[in-house]
Amino acid sequence: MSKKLLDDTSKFLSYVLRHEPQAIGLSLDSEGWAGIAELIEAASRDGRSLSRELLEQVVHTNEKKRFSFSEDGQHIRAVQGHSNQGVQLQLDERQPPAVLYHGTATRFIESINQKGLIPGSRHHVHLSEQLETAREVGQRYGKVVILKINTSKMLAQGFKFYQAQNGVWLTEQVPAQFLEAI
Ligand code: HQG
Repeated sequence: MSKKLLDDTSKFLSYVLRHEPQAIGLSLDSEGWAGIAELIEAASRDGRSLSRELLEQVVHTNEKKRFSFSEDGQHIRAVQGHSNQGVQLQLDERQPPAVLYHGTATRFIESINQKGLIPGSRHHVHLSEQLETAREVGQRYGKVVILKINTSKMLAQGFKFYQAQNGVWLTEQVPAQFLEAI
């Protein structure tokens, strides 16, 4: 299986499992799950040939572990990054390390200083334990700025944190007072 096929399929799955399942007539449950048989059929009506084997390859080789299978092996979902309104993952609250990082671009800083970090179209603000990961995420949008988040202070003030299955930390918002550019 070529890397290109795996990358293309990962992009397609991100689109339908996080954002627009209705674009191919697919429905997700509130936990974001799609039936694998339904997904393969909906993709096929859309002119895309998927197979269980291809989905397994994508799930297992994906460098960011973006997708997972249900325990019964009949369903697939994106583990984070959703914007779809019908999906609301039941995530367990978890205590994060004292510091987390968020990578963004210089052009967003003025607005971030005013409004703090807000989720945009996604359901959460995404934070990482590794500075390097934050750098990679921020670089997608331009000249990178890395923000350090004082999670201890946030916890003390009642903010909640969740961790997706792939290790990405999630929270509803980060007011500017908890942010420091490094
Ligand atoms: C910025 C990738 C202006 C925020 C990554 C970011 C991640 C503001 C952008 C995941 C703002 C949103 C998510 C404010 C936040 N004013 N801009 N007040 N608050 N922003 O893509 O965190 O490859 O929705 O800094 O690895 O960049 O898709 O979020 O630049 O984990 O699996 O608004 O996406 O994963 O952009 O990335 P995004 P993100 P995948």
